[in-house]
Amino acid sequence: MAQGMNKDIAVLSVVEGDITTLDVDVVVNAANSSLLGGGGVDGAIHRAAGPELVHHCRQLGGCRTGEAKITPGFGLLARWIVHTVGPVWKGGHKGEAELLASCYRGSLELAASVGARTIAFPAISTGVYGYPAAAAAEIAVRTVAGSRLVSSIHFVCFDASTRRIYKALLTDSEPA
Ligand code: AR6
Repeated sequence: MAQGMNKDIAVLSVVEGDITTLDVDVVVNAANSSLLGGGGVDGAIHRAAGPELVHHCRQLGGCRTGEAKITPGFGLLARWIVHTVGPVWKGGHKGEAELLASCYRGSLELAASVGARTIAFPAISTGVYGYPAAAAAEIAVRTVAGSRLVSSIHFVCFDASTRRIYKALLTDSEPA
């Protein structure tokens, strides 16, 4: 078995709330390509992690859309932060779906590379970047379902409508 692989398929769950408060090994940040902070979940993570985070991020040289980089969690309960840059929604014909899937895949791989077992994802690209929430959630669930790279994957929803979308998808994907 490859290093970082668990025997069991990861359990998927939905959480409504603020991702910065979660006690998980890895919190995923929906960053921009500068990795130097911004609004939305990115702003919340930088505020909660503290100024050491941006100091550390300055050394990373940014990040391309669809890719991910890892830092310590600093002031977060989480030990690590994976910063990934989702695509800006441009109507759906500019490779957005593949880039979004790549964010989820790359984040899980980075988490596994540091031995993390639990990871929390926000709804990447669905805020400022304008990706339709239902289509984005479908990609998120489809991309990570069946993974053995970690043991537990939380989808953190900031509002009830996003939570309902994920709940419906996870109920559908449960084995009969
Ligand atoms: N916890 C969990 N989810 C949150 C939180 C939070 N504390 N705050 C917001 N969300 P967005 P994007 C949800 O805009 O679309 C930044 O400026 C939010 O409701 O944070 O990928 C970056 O620097 C939405 O469902 O990220 C980039 O410039 C989801 O997180 C740009 O925004 C994503 O919304 C990235 O845009």
